[in-house]
Order: sequence, then C-alpha cells, then structure tokens
Amino acid sequence: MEYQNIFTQIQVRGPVEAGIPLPRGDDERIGRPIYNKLAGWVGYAQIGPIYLGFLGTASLIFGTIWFVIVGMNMLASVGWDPIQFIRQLFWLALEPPPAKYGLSIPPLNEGGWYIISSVFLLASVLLWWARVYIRARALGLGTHVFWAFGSAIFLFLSLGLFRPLLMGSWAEAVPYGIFPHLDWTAAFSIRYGNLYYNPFHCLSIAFLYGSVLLFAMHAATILAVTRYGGEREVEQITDRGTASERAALFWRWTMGFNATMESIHRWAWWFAVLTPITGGIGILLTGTVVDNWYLWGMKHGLVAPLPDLWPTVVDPAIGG
Ligand code: 07D
Repeated sequence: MEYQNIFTQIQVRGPVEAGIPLPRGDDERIGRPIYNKLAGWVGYAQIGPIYLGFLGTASLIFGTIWFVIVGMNMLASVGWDPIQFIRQLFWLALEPPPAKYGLSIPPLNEGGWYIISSVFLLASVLLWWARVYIRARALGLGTHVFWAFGSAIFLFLSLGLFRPLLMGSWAEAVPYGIFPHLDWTAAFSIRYGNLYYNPFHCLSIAFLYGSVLLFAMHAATILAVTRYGGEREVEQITDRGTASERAALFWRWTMGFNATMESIHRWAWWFAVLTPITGGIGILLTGTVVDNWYLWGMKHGLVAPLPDLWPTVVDPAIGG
C-alpha cells in the first residue's frame, strides 16, 4: 500500500479492544464495537464501545428535551405545518422574553418556553462537562480537556446567563435559531457601537486566528516528519530521533526559534482556551461598563479620526 500522509492513513485492524478495566462502581461500556472503513479514513477504524454512564445519559436526555422544546416552538410558529417548518427552518427561532419582563418569569408563549428550555440546555452542558472530568480521572489522565471545555462554557454562560443577569433582563440572551442567532450577533455589534472596537473582541480574534496558524504549522510539521516516525509525538519528546530533530531544525532555520514536541501543545492549548476567555470578558463588559465601543475607541485613541477631506456635511436629521 502506498503511504500518502496528507490524505490517507494505514487502517489498523486487530482484535477489537474495549480499553482498560474501569474503576469499581463504574458502569459498563455499551455497544458491540465494529470496524468502519470511513471512520478509518479520518481517524481510528474501530467505533465503540462507548461509555455513557449516569452523567452522559442524563446530559443526552436534557439536551434532547432542550432540542425538542426549541423544535416544537418553531413548529408552532408556522402553524404546525411540517412543510413550512422545513422550508423556513433556517429562519425560525425560539426567542428570549421581551425586555418588559426583566428577570421575571414570562408567560410560556412570550419567552417562558425559552427560559424552560435554557434550564435544560444548561444542565445538559454542565453534566457533559462533569462527565469529561470524571472520564479523564478514571483513565488516569490530566484534566486539560475539562478546563478547555470550561473556557468555552464560560463564553456560552457569559452570553446566555451572566450578561443577562448583569443587564437585569432575559431579553439580552441569544435566540435559538440558525439565522436568528447570526442576526442577533450582528445586531449586538451595531447596538454597542461596533464590536471591532472592543479590545477583547480583538484579543479573541487574535487567539482564534493564532490557534488556526499554530494548528496548521504543527499539523504540517508533523506530517512532514511522519516518514521518520514523527507522529509518535510522545515517544519523540523523550526518545528523540531524526523526526523531532529535523522538525526543530526546520523551524530554527526558517524563523530562528522552535517550539519543542511538548511545548507546541502548550501553545495550542493556551491559544485555544484564551479565545473564549478573552471573548467572554469582552461580552461581559458590553452594555455594562461600555455602551458604545466606537465612542470608547475615539476617547482612547483607538479610532483614527476621519481625514478632513470634504466640507462639513450637516446631518439632515438634525436640520439646519
Ligand atoms: C460560541 C461558546 C461555546 C459554546 C458552547 C456551546 C451546545 C449545544 C446543540 C448540537 C465559539 C454549548 C452548546 C453544545 C449544541 C446542538 C443541537 C464559542 C462559543 C459551550 N468576529 N462576535 C467572536 C470574529 C464580528 C460578535 C469570537 C471575526 C462583527 C459577537 C471570535 C470577525 C460582529 C460575539 C470572533 C468578527 C461580531 C463575537 C467567538 C471578522 C457582527 C461574541 C470566539 C473577521 C457579526 C463572541 C467578544 C469563539 C465573543 C464573538 C471572531 C466580526 C459580533 C473571536 C474573525 C464585527 C456578538 N467573534 N463579530 O470561540 O467572544 O466562539 O465576542 O469579521 O459573543 Mg465576532
């Protein structure tokens, strides 16, 4: 078999494995493992068994309840017509309550369903988060994935819980719907004077794009040295050979400095985690501490004053 390491990988198929024995008191892993060629093209060819346990099962049930409440409300909004539901799906939404209800509980059809479904979504996400922690500990791993997921949950909660609480209104939360949540994002930016001038939005973008750059550099470097065993990254940290030596040399020659087989993952983790952390800070400041990021930017010398090219134009809305 020809080994072309950008597109293909060798599919390893031995006897199916269940993984290490689990601690006492844990549930059984479920599902009979199978081999799948498609899965083998993108990852490992074996699918299952999966560990669901109490937290996983509860999380899926709560997540499904959220999903069904949102779907049923969307269906109700098109008069229970399944054809219109499918045709308009991308435009349909379950909206948060109107501002007049503040933080009180509104009637079901005016945001009540939104609040109820949000409680289920919150429970589902937090249960999954706990599951990630417990599964990592059961395998004797560090809790890095748990903390990274936690940073995403911080942004999710900043948008849907912390900021609405700080603003005193559930109306500030994000609608559930494909285009409606995008419209909300655009409207939020305009309402607060253009989010581009929010320095934490800038930082978040820097970490987001930085993550992409690091991901591409790391992936390309490792693929380039797989012929020397470079994808066996952990062994390469301690038992250094041609692969990691050459990868390091490549970067030291091209940019004068190189990460190590270990530190590159630290860089990647921090860049990824700082994207939603800085983002969440930016969201919490918007409308609470800063009302208009454009005016804020003018005041702090972030926005360059427009060049005086034409005679002053009088705003027709003001008259004169
Ligand atoms: C959203 C949080 C984690 C999510 C979780 C989800 C489930 C259920 C259900 C499968 C991603 C839990 C839920 C699991 C799933 C089912 C059924 C993480 C999230 C835990 N922006 N912008 C960012 C850029 C503009 C705006 C971040 C770029 C405009 C707002 C990021 C541009 C306007 C917000 C970013 C650009 C605007 C952001 C997000 C360019 C109007 C945010 C980081 C080139 C469109 C968010 C501070 C992230 C934020 C955010 C990038 C432009 C508005 C860096 C590149 C000017 C309102 N923007 N943006 O990781 O943090 O998200 O802002 O133009 O709230 Mg922006």
